[in-house]
Amino acid sequence: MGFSTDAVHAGQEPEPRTGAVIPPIYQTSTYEQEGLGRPRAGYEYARTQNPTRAALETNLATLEAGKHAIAFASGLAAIGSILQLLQAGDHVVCTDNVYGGTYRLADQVWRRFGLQFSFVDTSKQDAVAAAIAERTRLIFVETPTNPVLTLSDLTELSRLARERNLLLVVDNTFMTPYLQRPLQLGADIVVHSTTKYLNGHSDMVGGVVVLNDSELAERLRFLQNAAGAVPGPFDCWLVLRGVKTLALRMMQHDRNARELARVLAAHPKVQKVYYPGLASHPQHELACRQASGFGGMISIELGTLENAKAFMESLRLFLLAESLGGVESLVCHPASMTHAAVPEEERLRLGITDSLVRLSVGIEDVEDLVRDVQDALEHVQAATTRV
Ligand code: P1T
Repeated sequence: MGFSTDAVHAGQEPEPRTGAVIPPIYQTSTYEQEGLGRPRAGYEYARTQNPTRAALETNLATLEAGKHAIAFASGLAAIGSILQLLQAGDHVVCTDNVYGGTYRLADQVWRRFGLQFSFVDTSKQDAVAAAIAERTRLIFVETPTNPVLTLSDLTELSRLARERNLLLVVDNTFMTPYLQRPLQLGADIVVHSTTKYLNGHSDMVGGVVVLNDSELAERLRFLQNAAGAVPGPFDCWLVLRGVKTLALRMMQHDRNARELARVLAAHPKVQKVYYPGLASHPQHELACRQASGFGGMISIELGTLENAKAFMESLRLFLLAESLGGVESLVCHPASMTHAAVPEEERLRLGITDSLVRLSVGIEDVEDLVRDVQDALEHVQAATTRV
């Protein structure tokens, strides 16, 4: 089936009792047992099984071209569950410019339980190879990264991971399976914050892990139940509803962002534009090869904190808020918001300056978005030097 057919139908047969076309929200914590040890339909307790959640899992597994999907209460709960597959003493090679919350989870939570992390530029195969140690079990990659949109070559990394007997985990939140399918490029595990594009309407928080390996899936399913970071049925239902229009939304996010990036790149007050869709992006060729579009995220360098502040506070359509991937456009200041947990020196090394601004380009009319950005740039001081 085609992508949109799967998005609309996978996991969503009409409900057998009434024929309801839309999967019901099974808002229950438990299920009646006909006798001791004889649950009526295989369901016992809602942390363990929920039909709305199962429908979402089937749908997202299909879209990511994986056999199994396991849903979690947030993107970070999904990432944390993957890390729970490891043992104390194990080592992870992780993209240096991951989402700040992922960095914090590794650095401030899992390090305390004996996991070790090397944060490296995974766009450089040599750097990844050099970071692999005896206890390395897993390579965790975000591509494109949040917020400076650096790409890692998933085909090359999956070859390296296979050679060294490591798991390659890819956070595909920015691209979505509509634009990029890491499992088909050789990755072992895909993870998403469903809070973002998959749901697409900024009205819930969730996560999902998708993979092909049935034994690993079984272990993650065990962790889903044993550790209990499960999503509620209404949140699962919201993602199921949102995902039906994923292709339409991604096309519009992508189209709008391409146009906005072009305008920003030509604007004298913008010192640097980070967007893989621009021919000037150092990995534009890889972006064309690895994904079928560039997505809706753009970051810009405005030279000074005052400029960044003036720009963000002058925007009218772009709302100043954390998060991304909703139909509405958002703007954020990574240094003080999404990446505040990353030490300053590391942030600056990655390009997350106090004057970096991140745009999540929504699906509004692009003329309105361009005008909003152009008007807000009127409040920015002209640059004296280009970065
Ligand atoms: O917020 P949560 O659903 O737990 O997802 C965490 C997460 C994981 N991976 C990526 C690439 C992310 O961007 C995020 C969350 N990011 C934001 C909230 C943000 O504004 O960047």
